[in-house]
Amino acid sequence: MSSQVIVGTQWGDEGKGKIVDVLAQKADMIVRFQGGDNAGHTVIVNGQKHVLHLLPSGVLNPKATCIIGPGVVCNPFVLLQEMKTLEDGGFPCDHIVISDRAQMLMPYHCYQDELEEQAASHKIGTTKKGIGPCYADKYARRGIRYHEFIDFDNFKIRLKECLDFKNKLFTKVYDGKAMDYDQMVKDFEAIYDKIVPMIKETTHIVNDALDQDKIVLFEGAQAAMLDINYGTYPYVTSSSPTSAGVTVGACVAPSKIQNVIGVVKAYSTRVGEGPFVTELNDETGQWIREKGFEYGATTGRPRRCGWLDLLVVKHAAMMNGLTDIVLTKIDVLSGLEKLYICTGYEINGKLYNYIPSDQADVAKAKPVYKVLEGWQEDITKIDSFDALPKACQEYIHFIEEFTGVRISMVSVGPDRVNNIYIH
Ligand code: 2SA
Ligand code: GDP
Ligand code: MG
Repeated sequence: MSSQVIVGTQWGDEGKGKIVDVLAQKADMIVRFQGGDNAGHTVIVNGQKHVLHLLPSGVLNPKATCIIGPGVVCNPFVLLQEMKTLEDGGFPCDHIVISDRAQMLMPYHCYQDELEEQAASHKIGTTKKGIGPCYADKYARRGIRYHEFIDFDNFKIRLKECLDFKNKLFTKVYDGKAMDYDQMVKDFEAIYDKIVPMIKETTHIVNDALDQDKIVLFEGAQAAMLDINYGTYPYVTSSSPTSAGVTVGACVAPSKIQNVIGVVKAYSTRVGEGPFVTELNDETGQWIREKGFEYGATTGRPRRCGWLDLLVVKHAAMMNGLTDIVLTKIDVLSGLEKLYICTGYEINGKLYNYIPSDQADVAKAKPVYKVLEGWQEDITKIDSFDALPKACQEYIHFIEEFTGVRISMVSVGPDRVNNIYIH
């Protein structure tokens, strides 16, 4: 049995897509277990860029089965569009499976997300992809699952009852417009033949693969600080992007999870609202944004940038049970004179070595920094730890010591080949 979970440890966009693509070259199966097309996972191969939203980032390995798991909220229109883009580029997509238990993210979820963000006094800064409304319907037990799509007559009845309910919400609560049922039926009819053959019972497919010692990767989207329970609530997404999320979102028992790889970006970024203790609202923040190309892979929004916050990473290490860290984008830091790493929060005169649950407290936190020397060299072509500048080695060692988790790989550029393997 070889199961590897890959998760984000900060606020997303750590480079999970790149790491999954690298590991997927040797994998038999890649499984998404939460989230939806709010994810933006960038994979660069031979200079060609692919941004994946719903498809697992291992999709470029045509030999690996790619599963959109039960815990995913899957917009079928976005999925087909994404597959078409890949197929037009010469990448086959006949190895994709949708769990029959996955929630079908409907056009009305996207509209609801938009209306709710517009109306909210405290905006979350969602991607407006309908993620929150779809999960809310799931837990209210009125969501439509993919197995319900197979019998189209039955699906039309379900669609009618759901849309009637939503249209009341849109017109009576939000002052929005009603959506047209007949048009929606036509839109779904048009994708039926493409979607239905991909729908399968996946819990056995995944567990059989594990029992047969196949290499199975579980690809997290978003990250620990966006976790619905343990992230910076309410400024979070609506799923569990953690190793615990794998058990519920892919039907894998905790005892079957072996390696949990946390992807850590060498600095912090965040998109959307919410406190961000190490945020740099200055020239350095702008410099990091431009050098690291920190713009939303789904929405194009500029990402907020700041120093590395190791309280955040330590929190992620604990909640995920990280066995390894893959450190990414350290090449972006080349050229800075001093580097700051947050090792604690000071709130109302009290020192915290963990993250308080109330975001009102986090908003008041002052970062306690360890200051390290920077390095000036371009490190993107370096392929061994010993060849890295000493200051860079010290930065890496500091992270390893503070978190207590070994760093097994360092990514020094966006391409599949820009990696340093350590252990
Ligand atoms: P949602 O849409 O309900 O999940 O939004 C809730 C919060 O979760 C954040 N979120 C993300 N943060 C970072 N990256 C994400 N994916 C895209 C990317 C984002 C983009 O790869 O760049 O393109 O803007 C992602 N998805 C959700 C979101 O910002 C809210 O704070
Ligand atoms: P994900 O959501 O965690 O998959 O990350 P994104 O794809 O949204 O954002 C990460 C960005 O950083 C993408 O543009 C990647 O191509 C890029 N990237 C990944 N690893 C590295 C790295 O080590 N160095 C640099 N410079 N860019 C990287
Ligand atoms: Mg992303």
